[in-house]
Amino acid sequence: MMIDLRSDTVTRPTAAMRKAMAEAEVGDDVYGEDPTVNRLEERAAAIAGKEAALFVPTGTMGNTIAVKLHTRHGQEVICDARGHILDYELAMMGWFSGCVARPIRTDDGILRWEQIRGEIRQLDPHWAPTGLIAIENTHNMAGGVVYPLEVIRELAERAHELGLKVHMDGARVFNAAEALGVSVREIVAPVDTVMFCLSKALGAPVGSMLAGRREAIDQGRLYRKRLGGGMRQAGVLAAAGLIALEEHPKLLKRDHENAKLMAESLARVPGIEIDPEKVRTNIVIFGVSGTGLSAGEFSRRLKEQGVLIDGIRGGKMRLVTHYDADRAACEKALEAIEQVAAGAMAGAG
Ligand code: TLP
Repeated sequence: MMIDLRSDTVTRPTAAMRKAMAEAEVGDDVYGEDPTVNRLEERAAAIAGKEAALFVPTGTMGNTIAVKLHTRHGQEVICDARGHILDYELAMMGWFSGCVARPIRTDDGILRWEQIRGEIRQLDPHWAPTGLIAIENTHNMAGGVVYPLEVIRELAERAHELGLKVHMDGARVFNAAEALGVSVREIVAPVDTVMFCLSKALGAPVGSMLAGRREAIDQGRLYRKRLGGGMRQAGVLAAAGLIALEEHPKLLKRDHENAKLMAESLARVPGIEIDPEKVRTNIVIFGVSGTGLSAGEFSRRLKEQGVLIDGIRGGKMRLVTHYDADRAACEKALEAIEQVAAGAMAGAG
């Protein structure tokens, strides 16, 4: 069987999830009558420490609704230049909300108030006003980087003083909580809305949550319907989501240990570039150009050895650990990477 480290989205539902899905009590969620979805939304709101939460099919839909809630057409959304919301969501902030991104370049994916303040704009004859600040925690393409709590607090406090809202793309905020040893609630307390995914590191087959003030979430429910996300007996999905939410945060420690192990071992492989110090969650980004291979070719050779890891922009590769790849699988993947690197270097030499 292939060892699939392309993403933590590839996990398959556990036996407990499948059982819960089969037995789920359901109703029509568009009428608000699916008891399992309602339970999931209540639990998600409680865990996030927000008034209400909305079950959405994808993280992209959750982010899209959040941008719509906080902005008006013709505004700017401040985000990091490598943010998922900008790079991987098919320009939804333009398509659905009529906004453009105001990307800010960062080394580590972390937007600090110092950088943001100079980019905030008021409406004037040339400028579109800032409508929203969007941050990503953990930051995917920066390598699963975790926002320091004080950075979030300062940013939100200053933004709120100016009447601006802050949305957190917390697709992997449970990984941030695990890495910091604090609750998700504490991390997201300063922000207005948070989206987090049940279907990434937490391992549910489908689904994400958007949490915030009740009024915003009620409005978000209408946007979800507009986007085609009004699901009916969605309790079968929510049942798996509840297990992801209640049981799986405790599995993340192991994913992080596996990622750390891989990062430290990769640092010793000739031709591979990585700073293992920076790996704190389940995402490991490394360069392969020192082997003389492109990321695409490296990926192809790994596949021949039964390991799936994709290239990302900038000639780098990204692997993501998750519960369907245990320590033994990670060690096998490491061996395959070592072999591909060594083979390429020998060929070049
Ligand atoms: N990320 C996926 C790909 O789209 C890159 C992955 O494999 O990591 N925010 C963040 C930070 C994400 O990483 C993702 C998915 C999303 C939002 C979107 O979630 P979905 O795929 O459910 O729309």
